[in-house]
Amino acid sequence: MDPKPTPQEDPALLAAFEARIAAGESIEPKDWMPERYRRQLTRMMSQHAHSEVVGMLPEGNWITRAPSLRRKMSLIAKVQDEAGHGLYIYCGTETLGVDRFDLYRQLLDGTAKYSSIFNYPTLAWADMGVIGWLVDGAAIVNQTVLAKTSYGPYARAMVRICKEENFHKRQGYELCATLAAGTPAQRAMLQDSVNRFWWPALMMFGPSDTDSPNSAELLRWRVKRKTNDELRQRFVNLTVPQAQAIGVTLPDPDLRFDPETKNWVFGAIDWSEFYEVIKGNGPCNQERLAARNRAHDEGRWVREAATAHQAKQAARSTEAA
Ligand code: BYC
Repeated sequence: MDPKPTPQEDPALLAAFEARIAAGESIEPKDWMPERYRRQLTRMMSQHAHSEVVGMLPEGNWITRAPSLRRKMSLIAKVQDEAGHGLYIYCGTETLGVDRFDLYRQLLDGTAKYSSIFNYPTLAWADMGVIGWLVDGAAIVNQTVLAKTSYGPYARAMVRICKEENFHKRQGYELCATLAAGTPAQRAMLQDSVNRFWWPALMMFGPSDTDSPNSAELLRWRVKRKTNDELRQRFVNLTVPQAQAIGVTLPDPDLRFDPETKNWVFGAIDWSEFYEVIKGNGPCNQERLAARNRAHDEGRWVREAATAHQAKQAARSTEAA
């Protein structure tokens, strides 16, 4: 993402920084940090913020079609929460010395990444339950660990976000449990949705450890505390019993419990699909980017009004001084 070469760091400063990390200290915005650490965090946090914002689209798609007032209210609240998460994390990136509008421009022109999962369509109402259960469920597994990340502002944002994500997951699972106990058509709609979202949810954790170029450095600096595969396995172990409890099947003929490791062993992930999606060739990449660009264009008058208001206030306070 950042084409500039990384500068040579002062070895004494670098050693002191790494000692602080090893001692479990939190790195704060005004502390010295290697440029590479700053860039890695900017990359990860901006991708995360973009994911929250783009993540509003698949669910926003169903607000007008929610089947009851209660469901509509909780869906609206969830989508608003995602916008809030995006804003906390964009604020967090600014503590690293970047301008959020530069990051946002990268999202709009298609050069920034955001989570692969949001490039899949939401075809049925059951998808609202399954996204809450599986997608927010996967996000919680990843983000609970990120709440202990070495960069203070990101860790603190994660604590708050995880509380809200937990609520999202519960409302999603409750929706799934309701459909699972419903009519044959409702059960079939739920099963179809799980079949479509299961594998993309597993891909949210990123490539396998052997193919993850950023992991070694991020683990060394304790930005990541667990590997992609460790988190993916934890998610599967937590989710299989939840699926069993509501009588839903997971679309993996190789899924089996290994009594020795106490893990649910799962089948091979189609990594070619993952790489196609993150290259921009998923089912909804173009639609998502077009929707964000449209929203940005339609919001121009709001930005202009806010800027004019700010200028007026500044002129008033200069007059008063
Ligand atoms: N999708 O070296 P790796 C949410 C990229 S929002 C797209 O393993 P890393 C929610 C990766 O960026 C959930 N790209 O990377 C919102 C890298 O490319 P670059 C978002 C992916 O950083 C609304 C390349 O593949 N959560 O929960 O060590 C409603 C190689 O990967 C993906 C976060 O963003 C992917 N799935 O590990 C509901 C959490 N996976 O940048 C829910 C913060 C990998 O080198 N991020 N790539 O060009 C992370 O924890 C880590 O960045 C990742 C990837 C585990 C995602």
